[in-house]
Amino acid sequence: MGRSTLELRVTIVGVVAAFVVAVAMLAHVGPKQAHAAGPRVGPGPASTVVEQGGYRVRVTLGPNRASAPNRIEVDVSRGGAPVGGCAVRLEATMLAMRMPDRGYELVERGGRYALSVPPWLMPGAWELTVTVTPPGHEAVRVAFQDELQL
Ligand SMILES: [Cu+2]
Repeated sequence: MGRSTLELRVTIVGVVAAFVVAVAMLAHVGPKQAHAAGPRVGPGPASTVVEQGGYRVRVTLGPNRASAPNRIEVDVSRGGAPVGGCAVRLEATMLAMRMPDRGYELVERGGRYALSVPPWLMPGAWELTVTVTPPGHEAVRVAFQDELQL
């Protein structure tokens, strides 16, 4: 066997070994566990209402796509009257893979809380959790199990 053939074989063995290691590492990156219940939505616009502790929270998502900026709107009311001064936070977690979660604070305008978020770009299973904390009251959480497509 010539020298170049031996070198080629050593190179092939090295490439195969690297491939096996890479596959083994990928196998360890399993899906994350969902940690909150919520309606299954998407792809496409979605809306849900949660009533808790006297508060009524409506969350609307649109266009709810992976490739576009998404807009989230949250209306908080109590006894039919809008509630201002809440802290409203969105957490976006991709369930299909391990990657950093994204968190956002919604901006209030006239009793409505809203934000447009940059495209998340990754299609698949996401969990979106909105946490509404009215001043001096317990937080209300609203979750979606969201299937995003490009
Ligand atoms: Cu991802």
